[in-house]
Amino acid sequence: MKSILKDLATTAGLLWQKGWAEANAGNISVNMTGVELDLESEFIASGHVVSPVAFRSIGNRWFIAKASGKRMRDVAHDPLQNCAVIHVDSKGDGYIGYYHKSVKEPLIPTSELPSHLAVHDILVKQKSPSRAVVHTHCPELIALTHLRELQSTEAFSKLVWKMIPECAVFLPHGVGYVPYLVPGSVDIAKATAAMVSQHDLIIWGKHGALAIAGTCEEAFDKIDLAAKAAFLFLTCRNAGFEPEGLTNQQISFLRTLGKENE
Ligand code: 2HA
Ligand code: ZN
Repeated sequence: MKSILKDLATTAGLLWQKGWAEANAGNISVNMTGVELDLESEFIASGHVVSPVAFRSIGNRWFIAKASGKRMRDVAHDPLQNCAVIHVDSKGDGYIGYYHKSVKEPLIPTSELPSHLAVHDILVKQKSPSRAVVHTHCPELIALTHLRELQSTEAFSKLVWKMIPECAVFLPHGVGYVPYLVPGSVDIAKATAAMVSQHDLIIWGKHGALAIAGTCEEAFDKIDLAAKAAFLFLTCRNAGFEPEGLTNQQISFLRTLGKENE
């Protein structure tokens, strides 16, 4: 539990420092099944919630997620005061939310919980070692989603691959593009879940980015890599020229290298 909280707090701090987490923006969740939790003495149940869609692969599992309305910068200082714990029902039809007993007002999980649970459901189903899901509002990445020609998985992936070699090596499966859908909705959860196993990173059009990894910091790294590519692209355009970019051949060599190192 301690190492999960430390990873969560460190990452929340990074998101804030980066300027990717205005007000209560963004959310983080971690599958902490198997981690010892002294629920009876440490946590209070906030109530049972029936989920709008069932999550069949995560029955009986435990998660921690940023609480709704809480700020990333506050999560960084005190994760237990700003996160909710979730125990999914045995069949995945709903969950019981918990919050730490030292918290004055009951906490409920993030508004993006449908997307987080939908992603965890796929990860568990596919026996993935990934346990952390990070969603944030990175301005450079969001800015690029307003450019019509980049509004596809193919175009967005190519954009990040061509700007720096690291993106092709560490994001060899590219960026899945989800067109704008209502934040927190079941629609965005379904569209995101449909893409997670094929791509390294998901972009939500006109909204933000979502990454999955073994730890929160590793998920942050994926977004940070794509953010660097977006920043470079915008810097070139701001300077009045079109970036030349790596060639298709250079990109495909680097992606192969990345896939071999997985
Ligand atoms: O938690 O980022 O997408 C606030 C959000 C919703
Ligand atoms: Zn968001």
